[in-house]
Amino acid sequence: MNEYGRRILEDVIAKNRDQLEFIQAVREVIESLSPVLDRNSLYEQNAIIERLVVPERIIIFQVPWVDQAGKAHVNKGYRVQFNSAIGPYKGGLRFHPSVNLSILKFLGFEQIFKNSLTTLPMGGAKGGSNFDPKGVSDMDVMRFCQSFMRELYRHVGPDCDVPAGDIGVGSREIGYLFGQYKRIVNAHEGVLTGKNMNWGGSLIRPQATGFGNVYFMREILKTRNETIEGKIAAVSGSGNVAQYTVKKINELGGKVVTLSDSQGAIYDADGIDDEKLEFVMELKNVRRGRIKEYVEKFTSAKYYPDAKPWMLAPVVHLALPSATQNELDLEDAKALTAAGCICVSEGANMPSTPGAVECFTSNNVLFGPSKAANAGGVATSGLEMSQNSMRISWTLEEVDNRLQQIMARIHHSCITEAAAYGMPGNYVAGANIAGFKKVADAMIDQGI
Ligand code: NDP
Ligand code: 2IT
Repeated sequence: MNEYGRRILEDVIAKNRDQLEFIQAVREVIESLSPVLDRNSLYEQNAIIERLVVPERIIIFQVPWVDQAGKAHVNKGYRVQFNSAIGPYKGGLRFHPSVNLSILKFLGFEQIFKNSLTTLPMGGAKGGSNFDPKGVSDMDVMRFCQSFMRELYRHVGPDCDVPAGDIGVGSREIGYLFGQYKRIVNAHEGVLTGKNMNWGGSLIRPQATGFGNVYFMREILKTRNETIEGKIAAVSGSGNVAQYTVKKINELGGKVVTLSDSQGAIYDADGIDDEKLEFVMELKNVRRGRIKEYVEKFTSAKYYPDAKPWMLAPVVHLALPSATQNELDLEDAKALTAAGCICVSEGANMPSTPGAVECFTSNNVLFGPSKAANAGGVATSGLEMSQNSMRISWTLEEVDNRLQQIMARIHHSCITEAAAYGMPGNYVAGANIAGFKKVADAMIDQGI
């Protein structure tokens, strides 16, 4: 490893000992950048890596709220504003009981490079809360969101920081957050993305992460003259990203046989067709139920409590992890490889452990890392910001065409940079190098 990179990595490890997810994300990026740092001493001279691994600003705040029954609660709120070299801070908000600073720093760090890859002008950020929306009424979610924004409003804005959704934050939460921001600031402006269509949202934003990941996988498969048609796919999660992943795979003639949630996984050998997907969408988005209900409706499918999807199907050609970080480990990767998997493309952020990634690459399984593969979501958020600034709305075809072009361009950047540094076909290195260069060069241009 490059000596400068190694020194900074050791420093990050020493200063963030308990932040395992953050260290995991930083290690991967610094390892990939080794040949870039070897060739260009300007990055060390300008202390670029030291500056990239420390957020420009972290805001941590109390979120007190009172529920319907009059009981008082307090949660922790965060916004990690990581890097603003190429545009306003941009990245999602996650509401989940597991949320802590390590997870938000890893997500914010990844977001810097992901946003750079989209070619749109967006810096990197992430935020959220340890609030658990499961089993909480709509009105209590509203009360929580209002309290969260009561503090966050002073740190965000359309030219400063534009949050969006992530786990536990969908159109319902974005609506409540926006309503509170507008009330306090007295401005109807593009402070959040993922808004509903009739008050400033963009067509295709709800679909964009899942669709974008399948578009990215289509590009990867092309390099081996393969297509999605006729392939069997394992998908994890059953939320926003998973749902639209299934939708697009169905459209392209593939068959998805698994889904999951935090309590278990289902295997449906007949495939989750559009009609079954409609049921999943109603179950998850409206009734906010559990995926195990799928097998009560479709009795030929099987439910596996506490299981992940990776070992359930005897044959899997494609894997698209779409739930959460580190949900696919070495054992899962071995099982997928043995089941005939030829391509993995990550809809979730950092879902594969380093051991799993190593297993895929050493077995010649094509591997699309999250910061490239799931960039379609934030890219379409960038398109929503443009439409808000221009006060116009593009058609569905216009946004979808732009999304497809962006995913193809990201694929091209990964391939080109990986080849230029002697690692052909290594999408992990390609994505990290392409994302890094634009941000690092902007930081040098702007001085210290
Ligand atoms: P949702 O909240 O809509 O869905 C999350 C899904 O993942 C649910 O099925 C949830 O199960 C499951 N899940 C959450 N935590 C865990 C866990 N610890 N173990 C197992 N399953 C879990 O979120 P999204 O679909 O939006 O996000 C999914 C992933 O995609 C995340 O990694 C996110 O960072 C990433 N992503 C999202 C983007 C977006 O635009 N939304 C953009 C780019 C990446 P349950 O229902 O039980 O909670
Ligand atoms: O991880 C991600 O890229 C997101 N959750 C979407 C961020 C955004 O600003 O649309």
